[in-house]
Amino acid sequence: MKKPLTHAPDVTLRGIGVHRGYLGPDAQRRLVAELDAVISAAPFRTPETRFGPMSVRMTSAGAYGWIADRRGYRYEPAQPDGRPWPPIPATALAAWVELCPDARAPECCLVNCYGAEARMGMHQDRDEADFSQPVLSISLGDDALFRVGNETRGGKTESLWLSSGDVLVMGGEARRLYHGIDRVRPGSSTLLPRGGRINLTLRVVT
Ligand code: MD6
Ligand code: FE
Repeated sequence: MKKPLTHAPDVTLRGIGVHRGYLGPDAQRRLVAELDAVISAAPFRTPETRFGPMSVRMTSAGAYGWIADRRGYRYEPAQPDGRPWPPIPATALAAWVELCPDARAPECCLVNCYGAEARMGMHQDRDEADFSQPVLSISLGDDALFRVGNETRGGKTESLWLSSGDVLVMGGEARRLYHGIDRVRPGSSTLLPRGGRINLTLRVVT
């Protein structure tokens, strides 16, 4: 007998699995508490790129953290001040194990913090060595308009609003799609004490 697909996505958008409300209110609050520990050990920083500062603030957890500076983008085994990255939050790891059962263990949890004016330009996640491994993304706090394009820059795009507790899996054919966040809807969630939106992306780096 065929195994029931207990964790089939609610929607797929160009191959991206969308799990609406995968984290319920209690799990979201637990993850926010776990993130407090991450942020104490590895404070948010504003990445500086060749093109100027990014509008999101970032930090990481796991064996590697993703760094953006004037030299470019890369994964680093320590923070810029030399401290190690804190452990990946248990609630995020549990989502990975359940939704990406065939994948290797995640080596980085990138944490992006969006204020009212923050956005994320269209990009590919391509600093990882093994594109056969998925990226899993968790949304917390305010709603955000997620845009997905194609494997090359440009062309037609489709958008979808992401809410707190939603989880995306970008794997297989969808792994190299361009994507970004056009805007957040300030005040649409009361989950985060300071408002705004936090996105976690779990990745295999090596
Ligand atoms: C965000 N997400 O939701 C940005 N990347 O704030 C991403 O850049 C992303 O959602 C890879 C896979 C899934 C994602
Ligand atoms: Fe991305």
